[in-house]
Amino acid sequence: MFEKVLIANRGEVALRIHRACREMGIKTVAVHSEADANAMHVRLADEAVCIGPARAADSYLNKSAIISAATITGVDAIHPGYGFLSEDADFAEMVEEHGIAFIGPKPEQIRMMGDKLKAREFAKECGLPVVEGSDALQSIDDAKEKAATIGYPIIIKAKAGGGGKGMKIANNEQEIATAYMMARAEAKASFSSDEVYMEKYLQNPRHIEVQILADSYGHVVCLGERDCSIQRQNQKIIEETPSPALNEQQRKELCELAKSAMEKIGYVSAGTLEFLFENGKFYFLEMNTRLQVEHPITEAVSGIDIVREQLRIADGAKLGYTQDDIKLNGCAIECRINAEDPETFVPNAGKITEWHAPGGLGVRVDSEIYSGYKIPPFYDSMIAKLIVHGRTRNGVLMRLHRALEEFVIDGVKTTIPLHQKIIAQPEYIDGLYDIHWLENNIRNFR
Ligand code: MV4
Repeated sequence: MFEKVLIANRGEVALRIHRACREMGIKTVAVHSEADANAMHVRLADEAVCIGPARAADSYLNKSAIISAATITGVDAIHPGYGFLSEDADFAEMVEEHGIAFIGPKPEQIRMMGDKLKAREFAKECGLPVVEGSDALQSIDDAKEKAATIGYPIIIKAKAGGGGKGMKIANNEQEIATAYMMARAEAKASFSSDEVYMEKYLQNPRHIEVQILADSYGHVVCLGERDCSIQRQNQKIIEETPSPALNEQQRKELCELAKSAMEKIGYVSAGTLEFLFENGKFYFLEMNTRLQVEHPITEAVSGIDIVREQLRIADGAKLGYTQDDIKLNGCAIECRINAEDPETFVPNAGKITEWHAPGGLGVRVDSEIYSGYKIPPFYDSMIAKLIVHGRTRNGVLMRLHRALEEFVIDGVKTTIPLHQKIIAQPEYIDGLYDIHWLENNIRNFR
């Protein structure tokens, strides 16, 4: 097994990876910006290296600084976490060229899934259902012609996109020119490529994603799905597994589709296939080739430590079980707790004066926060994840209610009051929500 791993990230995920390493007897190297010298992941790691100024572009995204830190400290592997360099194929390649293992899929797999059009092509070849759509668009007239064939409404997306940036909807031919030009401009600004394509726009889908694990010997297992439809401006707020919208047969169909697609490309490591689900049908959207923020709800119901498995797989180990051995138990829900005003969502960095995390049966809190910690203003505002597990969805909702009530965070505003409101809504309690439900109803919450 690896003796020493460098964690190329910050925040709760850096701590999450550190914990998996320690439990496996692996030494850890933290990297941090000048703003993060007092962070918990830096304190707990065996060694720490400052890799640059606060701005992420100068530190957590600084590939050569991270590779230098890895070389100097003599690590065997680098775990990229999520965000930052986790889906940068060039970085993964660079790591391997230095004789260091990249804890994640092969660079060419990251590269293919980063190209949303190629990912669609691959999906079609593997028999995954996709929304009706087009190739790269050549002009406004080309876009009009293709939209006429597909039928309105349509959505224009960036080829290098993801995460909702650069997406524009057109409801009729008159709206095409603006949607096409704006999508191209946003794509150019965000991804430095202005290539765009078109899909039929699904109006009220749910966002359901599938967690898979694959080793280097062609073994793939599916660890069930997560429903991530509770979101706002493309930021997930609450995720749950299993999806209240699926029956056993649909779940099995989705799992088998995802599993066979991953077998076909010889995928390696943990990965997530994203689907839209509408009127009983699934449509493949894109694949994330990294560990995801919401992985703990899958860990709760599967009993599998996903980060531990990523480390084992990167070290050339085989999955020690088959699909038949996977039993998904009960239900789990995650609330993302952000240091933000719960009404306006304006980030609220500052000093945590009081911190008491909830506990008890079925309650997990993943966070880097400690009492007296000063949240730097330079990064994502998520400061904790509350993950609650239980046998039934109703039981989990009761448990979540009491866990949110127990949470004490003073010094900064947090989104805890928002979570309390969401889980009290009848539609949420009944599992009746789609990707637009939160944004359409939030103003009526009390
Ligand atoms: C769509 C869609 C409707 N129809 N594609 C948003 C993020 C990116 N991964 C894809 N997204 C969407 N693609 C078609 N053909 C609606 C969305 C979408 C969305 C998807 C998942 C979760 C939240 C979302 C919020 C707005 C739009």
